[in-house]
Amino acid sequence: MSYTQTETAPRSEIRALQNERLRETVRHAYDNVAFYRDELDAAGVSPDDIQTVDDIRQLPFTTKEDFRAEYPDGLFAVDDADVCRIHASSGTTGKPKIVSYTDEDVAVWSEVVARSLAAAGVEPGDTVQNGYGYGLFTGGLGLHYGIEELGATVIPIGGGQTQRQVELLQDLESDALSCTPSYSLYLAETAAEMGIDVADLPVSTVIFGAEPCTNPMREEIEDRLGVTGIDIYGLSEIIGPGVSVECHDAQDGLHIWEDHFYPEVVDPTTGEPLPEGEEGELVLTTLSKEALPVLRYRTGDLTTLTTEKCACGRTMVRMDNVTGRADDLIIVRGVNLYPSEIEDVVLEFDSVAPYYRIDLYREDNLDRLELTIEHETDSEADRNELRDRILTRLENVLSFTPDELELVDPGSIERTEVGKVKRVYDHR
Ligand code: DLL
Repeated sequence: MSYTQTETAPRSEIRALQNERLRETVRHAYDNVAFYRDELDAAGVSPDDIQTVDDIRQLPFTTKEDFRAEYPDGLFAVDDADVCRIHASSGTTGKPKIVSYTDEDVAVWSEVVARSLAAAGVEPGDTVQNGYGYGLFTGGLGLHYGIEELGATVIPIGGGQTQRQVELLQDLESDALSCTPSYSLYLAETAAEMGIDVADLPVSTVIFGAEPCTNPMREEIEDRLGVTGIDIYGLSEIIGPGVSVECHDAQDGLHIWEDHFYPEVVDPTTGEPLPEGEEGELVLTTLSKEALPVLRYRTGDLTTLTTEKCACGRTMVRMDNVTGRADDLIIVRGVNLYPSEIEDVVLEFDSVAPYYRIDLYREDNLDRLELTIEHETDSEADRNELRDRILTRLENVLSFTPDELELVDPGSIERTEVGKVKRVYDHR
């Protein structure tokens, strides 16, 4: 069931709303943010030139570097007194990106997360254990407000305290769990150590996001936890979680809440817009944000878009699940690889645990890639045989062989209890 009527509106109606909101957003950004005024002036574009979403290509892109250069509040479009909330993105390098919200922005955010939960099959009256980190990260509070907006009960446990999470999941009989995909597996593993099988608990849905999750990884989550896995996507710069979500009915791509976020897919190298169905970098424009309007933001996330009808009846465009970012690309000895491609191959093997890491080195001007994977048995003979099979499969599928492939005991690879999992370590 959809949460708002807009979700199933005819596309012409959605388009009309987008046109109107885009005009307002560009005007608001131009009038209130010096950065946008300078950028548009430099590009020779006046806000009046932007009448419909077809004109959006005239606007310059906004990038992560722009957020950093304007740190902390150079992109804010309202007075400090009108800002009711600040969050920040979990930047791994340099300054974090600071983002802000007005009361109305928080209301919109709560609504898009409530829609996302409804699409995920969560109903008013259900209980949701929220395992996303609270604080500057948008995951915790973003989900929290959405769960309340929907009329469900929130258990605001946040990240970490995994044994406690397992106990609460059992004792409070939550219907759904929201957390990163890697954490859901860690939770299942911890539960098993406590003698509890999460598959036996009432929890029937995991709403996972904030990290890439390939299809084999999703299958692991669904099998191990006995749940339906629903992918939720978002980023701080645009609002936080709730930009898009899979629907429970089809689980076939993530519906973008297009009345608030206008999507484009562009060639990551040239920035040229790509036709529907072609993979490229997702670019998002906010259509209703007050405190922080963002024009044509280069997300770095790779995906495709489709407007094909969805079985759930929602008419909003769908994006493919994001399994990689343009800047995740690993180039080793001339071969271009995404970590997700390695994950796809590795998780085909049943006796492999869903934990791996990729280490990159440079020795004598040559790149080296070492792959470490957890193996569920400790028989050396089995390991040798499995190692050969994985190497052959990697070579056949990716035309690539790691310099070293190590199979290690279960539990050897570090688990992430709080925050986002890190699987690639570039020592070059
Ligand atoms: O991760 C917001 C979020 C919280 C989304 C909870 C979903 C659930 P940031 O910390 O700003 O915000 O990181 C945003 O994380 O550009 C993607 O690269 C990645 N990401 C987010 N959701 C997904 C997803 C939050 N479902 C960055 N699949 C984004 C793959 C995702 N990657």
